[in-house]
Amino acid sequence: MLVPVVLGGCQIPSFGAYRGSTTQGQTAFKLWQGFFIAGLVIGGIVGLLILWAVLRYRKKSDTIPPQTQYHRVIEIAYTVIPILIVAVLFAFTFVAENKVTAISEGEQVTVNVTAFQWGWEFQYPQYSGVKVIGIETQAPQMVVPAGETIRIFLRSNDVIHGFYVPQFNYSEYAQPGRTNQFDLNIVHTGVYRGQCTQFCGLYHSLMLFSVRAVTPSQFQSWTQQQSASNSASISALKKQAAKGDS
Ligand SMILES: [Cu+2]
Repeated sequence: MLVPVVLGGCQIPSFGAYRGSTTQGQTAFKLWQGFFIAGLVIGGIVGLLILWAVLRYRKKSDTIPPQTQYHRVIEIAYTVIPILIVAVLFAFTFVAENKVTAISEGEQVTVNVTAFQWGWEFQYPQYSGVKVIGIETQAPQMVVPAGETIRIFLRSNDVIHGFYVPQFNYSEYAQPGRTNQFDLNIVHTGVYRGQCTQFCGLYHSLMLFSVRAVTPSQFQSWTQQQSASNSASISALKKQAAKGDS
């Protein structure tokens, strides 16, 4: 009775994890909290039982206490209870994982993410000419709208890389010859750092990037800016090429 009253105004602590900046990351975070609380409760019960056994059954004399063998009830209990605990944790994990990896019907922005030694390319197929590339010395930034469903198509040009944004509580392989897809629903605007999580060669540690979540209208003006500046640089290159020909 006292525990809920005393803890009523508290927030469950994060237990060292990120609270999740995407709805998917928040689902993973809730699972983490649940696992941690389950671990604390079970650890507490086991600890108290050990303490009780140690104190209650201390050596009092040299006579050996009654020896119990093949106690069927106890043996069934200590087999069935852990199986039940694992089954419950499995069920919660199954539900949470399905939520995190669910591909929604109505994605709003698609980004083709290509990992390569050692950098990232973010290409926006819905906005022709919009593409961001970055390498070791200059980490690229993926700009996306907050509050919308972002579909990521993740590929690799060479070896296995990992797309990981810590605050999203999510990591995904970028595999050569395979396209992995997942959704991100970023809750708030902001900048979130990301990195490659597979040891992919010499400059793996410099394979960084960031995700900048902006408002949908800021995103629209960003895409317009990008396609304008990209087509300007392409036409400049064409002019140079034409000069070279003459
Ligand atoms: Cu890498």
